[in-house]
Amino acid sequence: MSSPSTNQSLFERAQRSIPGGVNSPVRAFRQVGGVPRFIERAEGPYLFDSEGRRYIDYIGSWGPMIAGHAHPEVVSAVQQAATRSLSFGAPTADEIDIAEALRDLLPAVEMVRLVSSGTEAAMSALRLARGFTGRDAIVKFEGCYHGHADSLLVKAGSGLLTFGNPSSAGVPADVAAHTLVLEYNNIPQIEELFASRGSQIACVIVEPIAGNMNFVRGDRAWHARLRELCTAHGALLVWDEVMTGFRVALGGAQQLYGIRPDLVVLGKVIGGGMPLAAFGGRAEIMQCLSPLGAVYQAGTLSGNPVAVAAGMAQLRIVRRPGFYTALAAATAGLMQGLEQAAARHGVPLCTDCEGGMFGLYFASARPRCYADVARADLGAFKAFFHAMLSRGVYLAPSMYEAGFVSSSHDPAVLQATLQAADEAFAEIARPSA
Ligand code: HOZ
Repeated sequence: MSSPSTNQSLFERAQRSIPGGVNSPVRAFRQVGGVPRFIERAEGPYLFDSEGRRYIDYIGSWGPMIAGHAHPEVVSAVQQAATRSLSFGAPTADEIDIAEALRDLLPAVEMVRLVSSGTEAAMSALRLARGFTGRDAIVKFEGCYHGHADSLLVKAGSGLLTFGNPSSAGVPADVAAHTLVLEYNNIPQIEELFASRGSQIACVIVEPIAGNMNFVRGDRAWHARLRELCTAHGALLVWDEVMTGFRVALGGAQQLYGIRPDLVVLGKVIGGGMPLAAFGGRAEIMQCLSPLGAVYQAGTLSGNPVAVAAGMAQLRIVRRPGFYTALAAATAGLMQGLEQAAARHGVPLCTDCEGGMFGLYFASARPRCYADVARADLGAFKAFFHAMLSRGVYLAPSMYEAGFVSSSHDPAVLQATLQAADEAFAEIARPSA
């Protein structure tokens, strides 16, 4: 009889057939060390690993699981859709429903196209911006991550920061040369760039609240200036709301800031945990896409019926009255409790959050850009991460990732998290013998 699989044995086996044992780098636990948990199933706020251990989940599949895992309405929608076939490669009425829902809910979206991943959506939005403006240069911000298309893997966040190498090998210098990288929240820098090269810039792409260098809020004044400069110079403003869309508010960050980008990139929550993403925006720009216009973009699985069914079911849940008020209150209460627990044990910690998305910084002030995040105490983060994991709380295994709360994190779950945190802070504050 074969022995039961442990996380360790699965990790060893995985590394023989999958690079690093994982299908996405941050999952490998390299920044924090130790053995990744191999997940067998999840329900509500809980993950269960291959050894049968239960964890309170604050990753939520990196954002999508806003209603908790295996929500019965989402699961049932998927089951029903699956009986009608897994893919058609042809248009469906359900695609129109979700396109109309996205248009109704997001001020900047007049037309939208569905794709399968955030990377694909961001890459397509860039091509569209370049095709629409006839310009090549793009502007992004250090620490923002927009998926792994070549043009966007320059001083990017998420896994690239986690492994201390913010640009990827394999990106031709000629391609990277068109990507201009500036500091997040720095108004003089963007003003200077537009003054010198404004007529060459196709678009400025930005995470309105960055979630791939921990959680860093874009200043209102900076966002307003980006909008003004793009308009004045004929460049497009592209907001990457893959994380913030339907996460920080029903209308995303564009609702919170009251700013209308020209294009929006979406993913995560809109798929309910299935591979569904989208990009949308002003009709005049979207109509440049093939078959109407000259910008080509396509996909066999785009608008996949099972993914669309999951996404629609989850959107129905988040549209219910009070959903975001309760989610934001739960998240804010958790952050307050964590700061209080850290203070009780003399551990420098500050937090920030919006809707169901949060950041934890082992630092004395909230970060405003990548350099601030990088100055946080990595040793304290690692110690806290493991102290929480050993108490059954699963945080992102990198201090460059945001955290996520779902509507299934009820008061008892939040209280259990704070109890674990109290013990964890006591453990990491204890002077070593
Ligand atoms: N880069 C993703 C989060 N920022 C991680 C995705 C994953 O590992 O699933």
